[in-house]
Amino acid sequence: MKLSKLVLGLSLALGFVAAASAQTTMKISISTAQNSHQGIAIDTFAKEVEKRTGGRYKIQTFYNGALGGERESIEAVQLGTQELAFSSTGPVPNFVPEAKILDVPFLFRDKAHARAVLDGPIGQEMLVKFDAKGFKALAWAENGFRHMTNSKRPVNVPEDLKGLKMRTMENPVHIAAYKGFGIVTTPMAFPEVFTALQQGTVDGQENPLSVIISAKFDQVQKHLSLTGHVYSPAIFLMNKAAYEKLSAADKQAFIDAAKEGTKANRARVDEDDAKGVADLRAKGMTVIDNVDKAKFVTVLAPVNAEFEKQFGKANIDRIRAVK
Ligand code: EAX
Repeated sequence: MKLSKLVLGLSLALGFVAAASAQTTMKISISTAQNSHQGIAIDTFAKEVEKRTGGRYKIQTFYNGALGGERESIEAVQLGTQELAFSSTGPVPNFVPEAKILDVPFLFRDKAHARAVLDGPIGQEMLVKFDAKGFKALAWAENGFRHMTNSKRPVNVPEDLKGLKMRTMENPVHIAAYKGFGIVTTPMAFPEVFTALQQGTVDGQENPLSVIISAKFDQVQKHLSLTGHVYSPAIFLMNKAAYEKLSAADKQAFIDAAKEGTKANRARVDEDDAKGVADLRAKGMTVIDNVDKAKFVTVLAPVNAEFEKQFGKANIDRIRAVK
């Protein structure tokens, strides 16, 4: 009797020790600062994963491209040297070409439209496309509507963009479109951009207000034009094999945690969009907040016709039709 109690007690204790030590640590990274719309996304994700798995999974967070730029981090996730990454879709088409369509300029009317598309059937179908490439795409999130900055001149009309040397993301759709504006495109990983702007290697760049503010581009750029020329989605990516190792309940926990991350991320983008212009003006930027968007759309018509051919007009129309 006593002995069996002892054995039971011992095995319970051992079981407890085993459970307590069975903590798996995973890494997630972003290219922007912790104090940003992306920082809040991964901080929330990390907290929610720990909470929802009873602390069995711990997520280590890395900011400012500490583990590399977005392309490198996506590569690392594909290889499995890093379990998770949160990235804009900038470099994503190099891994999952189907995602290109989301980077088409002037495709989304506003954030509500973009979010409805990503959260609806089109976005959810797209998430599944990542499976075949070694990823589990946990959830869409947001980088935001991109705007132009430069150190040379105010951009009021598309002609003002002609000949400006601008850093672009390593994204084939963006590069084709910006060439259509007459921009001299220089693709570059995000961690190099501040220095490139500072040293004048490029005249300008384009990014959402959330990124311009958190990266302090106001220190190296004078002019901002609210062109909103393209919406930039973001995504929570996980290594497929690491995801498949999770129990069914833990898989759901990771997906739900990513969704919580997205909520916090979108709320922060809204906040940055609401106060960003005043903030950047106060920091000395000249901001043109009333560009005639129709003119920019018109200049890009030939490029957009090319995109319609490439991605299928019906597919583009399907996105445009979402209410
Ligand atoms: O994801 O590379 C870029 O311009 C991105 O917008 C930035 O890294 C945030």
